[in-house]
Amino acid sequence: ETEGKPIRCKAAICRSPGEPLVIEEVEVAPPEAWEVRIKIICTSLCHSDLTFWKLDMGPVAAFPRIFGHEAVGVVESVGEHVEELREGDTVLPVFQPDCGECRDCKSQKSNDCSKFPIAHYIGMPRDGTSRFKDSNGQPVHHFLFVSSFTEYTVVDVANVVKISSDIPVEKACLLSCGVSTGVGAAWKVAEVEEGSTVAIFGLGAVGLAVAEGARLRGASKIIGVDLNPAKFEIERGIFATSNAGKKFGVTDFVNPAACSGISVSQVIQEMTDGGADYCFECIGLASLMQDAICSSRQGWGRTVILGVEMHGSPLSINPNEILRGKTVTGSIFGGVKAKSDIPFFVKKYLHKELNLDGFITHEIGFQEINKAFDLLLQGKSLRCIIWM
Ligand code: CXF
Ligand code: ZN
Repeated sequence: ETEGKPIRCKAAICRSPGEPLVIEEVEVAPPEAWEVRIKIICTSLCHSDLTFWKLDMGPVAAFPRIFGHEAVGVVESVGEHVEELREGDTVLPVFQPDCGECRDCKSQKSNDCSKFPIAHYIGMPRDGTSRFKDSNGQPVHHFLFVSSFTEYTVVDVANVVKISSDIPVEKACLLSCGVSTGVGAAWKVAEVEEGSTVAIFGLGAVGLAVAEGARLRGASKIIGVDLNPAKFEIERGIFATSNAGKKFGVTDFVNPAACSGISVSQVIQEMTDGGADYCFECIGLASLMQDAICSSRQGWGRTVILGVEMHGSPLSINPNEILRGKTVTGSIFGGVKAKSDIPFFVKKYLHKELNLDGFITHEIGFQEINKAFDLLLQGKSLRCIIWM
């Protein structure tokens, strides 16, 4: 019986930016009101972990820190007022809260919870404090309201979704961030229709998940754009990995490095008879967002921005293209409202409609967690499952 008591367990702590994680013993406090303590079963590395792991903010940096925000686990105990979950439930922690109470969460137009804004990303959403202490009794910061690189974590009830235990845990894990983001962007934000043309800039897990969402929605042409030819091999199912065997629905590839003397957008315009109906930017570069907008069809082309631009570069758009009907939109977490949409994606998987298997390119043990960083940094993996 651990309920109500602190738990001592192993966590992968990052002590300063860009440094390898170190497995240390931590103390995880019991959940407070509206909180849930979760035993992590497996977790995976999302590119946002890398982005914030590398980010050196000097003296204001949030280190030491426990990264990880894509995971699956089992509820160990719940705090006061938590009624929707109980011990033993299979759950996904999610960085984007779904509080169900604020104007955004109540509206079908938004998933950008205004009750728990991004400001408190280094602690718990309600009070900003930490539930982790290292072996010297010093607090360790959280990451994105989740912190999954630990055997136990504490998450707000707004950041956790109960799922069916029928789905294999490592498949469910993918739906905790990256794959839900991509599928959601195609399914919910763009609302891709049957027979439409799609261009995806960046074929990481998010980009390939956009392809999967577009395939599910019946798109007829799905063009993948990437500089790394190995990404095309993933799609062909011959990536040198465990089970990257299934296709995601990409029908055509464009490698910008191989487009001599002609721009990517010109190539896409030619391939789609005037521009793609839907374009998705999945990298986070303003210049690529512009390429995406240029590749979308005059009159109705819609561009969805998923990438997080970290350089603060402005976006320049020709107002006359907007005037003539092009639209540009964005979405955090693919517009996914966690509590309702994730169980829907789980059902799609269980009905054998949604392909999740191909995203898992590697599986390792918790002790080898730094290997997952190397693989993703080198562009060698999509998702590496880290078993606790
Ligand atoms: C990101 C999205 C924007 C803020 C930080 C986290 N998503 C997760 O991978
Ligand atoms: Zn993520």
